[in-house]
Amino acid sequence: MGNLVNLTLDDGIAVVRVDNPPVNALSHAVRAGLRDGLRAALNNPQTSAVVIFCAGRSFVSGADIREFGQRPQAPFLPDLISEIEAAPVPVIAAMHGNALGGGLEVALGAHYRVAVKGTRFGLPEVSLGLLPGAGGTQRLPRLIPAADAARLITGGKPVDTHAALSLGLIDRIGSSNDACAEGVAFARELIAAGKEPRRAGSLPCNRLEPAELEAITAETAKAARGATAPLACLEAVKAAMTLPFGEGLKKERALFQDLVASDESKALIHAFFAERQVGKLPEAESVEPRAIRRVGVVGGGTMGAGIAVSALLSGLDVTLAERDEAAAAKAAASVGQMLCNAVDRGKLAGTQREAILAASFRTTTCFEDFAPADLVIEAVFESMDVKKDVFTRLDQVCRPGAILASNTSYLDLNAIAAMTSRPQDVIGLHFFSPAHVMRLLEVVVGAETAPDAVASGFALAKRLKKVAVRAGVCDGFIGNRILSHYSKAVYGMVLAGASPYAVDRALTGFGLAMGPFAVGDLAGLDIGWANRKRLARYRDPRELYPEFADRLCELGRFGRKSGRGFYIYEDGAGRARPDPEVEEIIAAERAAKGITPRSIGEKDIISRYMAAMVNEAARVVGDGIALRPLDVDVTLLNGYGFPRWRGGPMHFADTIGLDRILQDICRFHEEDPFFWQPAPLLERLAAEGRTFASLNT
Ligand code: 3H9
Repeated sequence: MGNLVNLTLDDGIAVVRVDNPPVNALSHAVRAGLRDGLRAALNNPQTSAVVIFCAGRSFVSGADIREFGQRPQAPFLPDLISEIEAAPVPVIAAMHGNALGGGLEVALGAHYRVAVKGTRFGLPEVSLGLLPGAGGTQRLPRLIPAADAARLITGGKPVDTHAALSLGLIDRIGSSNDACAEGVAFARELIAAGKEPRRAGSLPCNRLEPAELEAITAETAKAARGATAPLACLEAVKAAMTLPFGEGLKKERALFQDLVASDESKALIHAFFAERQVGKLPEAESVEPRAIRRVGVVGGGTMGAGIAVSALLSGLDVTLAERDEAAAAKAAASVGQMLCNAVDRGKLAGTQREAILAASFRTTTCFEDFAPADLVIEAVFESMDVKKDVFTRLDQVCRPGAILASNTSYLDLNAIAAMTSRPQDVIGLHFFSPAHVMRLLEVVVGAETAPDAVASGFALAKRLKKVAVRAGVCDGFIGNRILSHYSKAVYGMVLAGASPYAVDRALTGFGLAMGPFAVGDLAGLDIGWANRKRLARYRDPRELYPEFADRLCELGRFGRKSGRGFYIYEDGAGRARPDPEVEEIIAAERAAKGITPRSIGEKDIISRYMAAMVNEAARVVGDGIALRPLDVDVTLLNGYGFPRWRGGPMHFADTIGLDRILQDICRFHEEDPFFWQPAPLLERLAAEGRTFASLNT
């Protein structure tokens, strides 16, 4: 049984306990231990029921993802689960924490299921580019309504204990927090009542009505954005409805094998581990983060209010400062409204909203009210003078040891820190809008930022349920610096002949949530315009400078907020319609510059876009702005809508080959030698036949 699984027998009830911290993943040793434990229990004539439960903070959270890609070793999970299901005495899964993926499949193979309050149940395989490959797609729709089963499997979202009970996924919710005791008590009742094993595989499969199937197929295809696993999940669920159980299992297995070997699942598994590795920082390892309970926010615009809401939703105390009473009242109204929306979305109870507004949130016009704050985040207008003024004043009023953070997206954090007598306490916390929704937080580390201030930024991100990425100081840090570069490539393509709408189409086809022109309209074209004006004096005369976006801004077309940008937004639903006048403005610029437009196909658009992104990302890593390539991937995945199933730009570049990216850059260099200069790191890795991943460890 090894040391990860043990077996005890007490009064006819065998208890098989898995103990494989931190998440009780089903590694080879655990599978072997479970099989041996089960066999030993069943070989004992005194055993009249078996309870499977886990030590630690959770039931089994899935197959051991680290084993994917290695040579599979028996016992295989589907066989183990079939053996559990075939047991001649009742088998009870007793769950707490998370019962996910292969873990939930083990429970579905058991004959009865009990869980303590707070347990979450899910089949998240799809988010790793997989499907539940150990019978989950065949057993679940036999136990719960088919539409719910299909949505759980294609969407990958977990459900809570009450939902699981009402769906019929579990038989009961325990009255205590002790999963093992609940399992044993349930087993005793079952034995006393003479209950037999109840095998999901022997039940008829619930069916989807044709209209339900059509609706779920459409939803799934839309949400997939080009990924294949979600539709493969649906295929497996359909097999459950059309094939006998044994045949359905074979079909599920075949689909799983294809997916596990796919680039898509490798990319998604890379994203999963990258998001966990990104928080591992050598500098922060041996320090304790500073305690953060009271937060100050300077500025109550969209960003400041979003930051305040994010902090409030995480149980922090927030004081928000604005210029004057009217602005403070407006900010308080936005915070109140955002919290209302959180209530509507089920994130917060109405009573909690009232309690937060009464006890944990206040506005002020007076910086002195920041005196007790542990952290103050500035989210004012993006101007160095304004920021410098704010930091000078914060330095005067904040207590020693308080962290002073700037939400700047581009500006020099060291220059901001230099306005204070405590640059070691100054840090960048670059949130993305809307700050209470977007997962990314760039933690910008200045030349003098103290390691425990960095650790505090990461601890705060965790508390706010965000993914933090460490960034060094440069114009735009990791994300916006890369964005500025590939935006230039995109504008260049349009000047050369592509229409903005063709570019957006090609890139959404590649899997981006939105095309770059639609994103520009959403963010507001005036933001990029202000930034271009800020940088105009540094612009190299050799740089080709497309002007059409400036023309649109001069005409007051700032995007969605003004009803017109690259697109026209005239109906209430905010649907975007291409604008022929935009094409005319672009054509006029081409004519004035003597450019004969040429056709740029979809593949070429994607190659140029990715080459520019990867090239600048390689510079960002080479310059030490990002610690590792994986930090870039996590940034682009969580803040810039890069398709997760492609793993991030660095992983994507590794997948297609760095030499190919380099060849593309050299080819484009012929057309525009100033813009297309290969990054030294990219050249070096390609010459050495290495990957970006080789720099991740
Ligand atoms: C599957 O089951 C396939 C089957 O259908 C068919 C097979 C034939 N494996 O996230 P955390 C590590 S596919 C290996 O920080 P939390 C993780 O990397 C699987 N390692 O904790 C981290 O390591 P480190 C379906 C895993 O409390 C440590 O555990 N299941 C696995 O915030 C702590 O993780 C899933 O997709 C794993 N399965 O969240 C569930 N899971 O400390 C994936 C975690 O070295 N897991 N690790 O950085 C999760 O969603 C979260 O980890 C969980 C806990 C919610 C469980």
